[in-house]
Amino acid sequence: MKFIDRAVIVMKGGNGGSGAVSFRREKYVPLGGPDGGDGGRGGSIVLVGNEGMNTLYDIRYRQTISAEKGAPGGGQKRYGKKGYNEIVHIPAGTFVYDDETGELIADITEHGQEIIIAEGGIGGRGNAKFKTSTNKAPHYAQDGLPGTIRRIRLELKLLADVGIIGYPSVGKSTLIAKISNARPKIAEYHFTTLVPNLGLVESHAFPPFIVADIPGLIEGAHKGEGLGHRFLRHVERSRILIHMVEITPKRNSPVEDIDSINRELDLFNKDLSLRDQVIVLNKVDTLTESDKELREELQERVGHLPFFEISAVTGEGVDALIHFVAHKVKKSRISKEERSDQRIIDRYT
Ligand SMILES: Nc1nc2c(ncn2[C@@H]2O[C@H](COP(=O)(O)OP(=O)(O)OP(=O)(O)O)[C@@H](O)[C@H]2O)c(=O)[nH]1
Ligand SMILES: [Mg+2]
Repeated sequence: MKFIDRAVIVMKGGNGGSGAVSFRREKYVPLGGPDGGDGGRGGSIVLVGNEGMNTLYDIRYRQTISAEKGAPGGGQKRYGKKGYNEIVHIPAGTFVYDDETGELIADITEHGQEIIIAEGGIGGRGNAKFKTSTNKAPHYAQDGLPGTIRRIRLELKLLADVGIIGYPSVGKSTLIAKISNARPKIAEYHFTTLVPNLGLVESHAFPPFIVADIPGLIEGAHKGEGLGHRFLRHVERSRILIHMVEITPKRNSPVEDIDSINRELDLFNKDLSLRDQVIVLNKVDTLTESDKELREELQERVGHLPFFEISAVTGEGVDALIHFVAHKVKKSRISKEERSDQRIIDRYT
């Protein structure tokens, strides 16, 4: 299934039913009084968080979602039936914005969390309600009020524990394919990954965790260069970043690469640049004598940061990396405040 992370949809609450104009008609009663009932209220649209969903794919193609309108009132003071509420399930972890003002309406993080996004209109009053001492036979009733119409934007933030970031083609997708159930496209050319891939890493040795492979970042990403910028927000909730580099003639050095990606993170969101990083040098299977200098420079630069050398293709060093990351994830989950996040992780286990 394709991963969809954003959807714009028009939400229409149901219109209220109109009130009725009606008069009592009984045999031998020549002038019955007004007995038009009120219209029913229109249904509302309710968004509900669902932990079982992890894409906006299903909703994406529904451009407009409308709730049922209220039924008109009837004679003999009969009320119109209320319109049904429309319940729309969205993945836990979805932000709901007003697309016109950009205002954040809600952050749906919990399973079952509800929000009324577009209210139904109230029903019009029937003519029975307009009877007064001076007008005993009103010939008018109210129309129902229209339901609220709102264009909203849904944005799903992946709730990944670990994000893999780095320049294009460093091997991010190759690693996620090696360690998780995700099967992303892998290719030599840049920007193979167009949308983030989510994978579940499982082992008997540690609790499962979710890893996200983010499209390659390049300089200027925070200003929208390349693709990564759009997806950086997906790692805003990741506790740990695997920062992957390679030694390649395409760029000067992995040290420069690390610094420039970190600059991008910092410009995008200061918080993100302070996140725990694990530096990973990938493609060690291809390294030769001539790469020695850059490799040593990198080892020196990372200093106290956790550092691993791996080959995502041959698997060399991958186990040690994953065990280290799993341990860090476990530690970061322990704090009480994060229990609600834990429930989201639990849905994958
Ligand atoms: N020799 C070798 N090649 C690798 C290794 N890891 C990845 N590659 C190759 O590097 C190329 C890019 O790999 P991807 O996994 O698609 O890279 P990516 O970082 O996901 O790239 P984007 O999605 O474009 O950002 C592919 O041709 C891979 O086969 C490795 O450890 N050793
Ligand atoms: Mg990729």
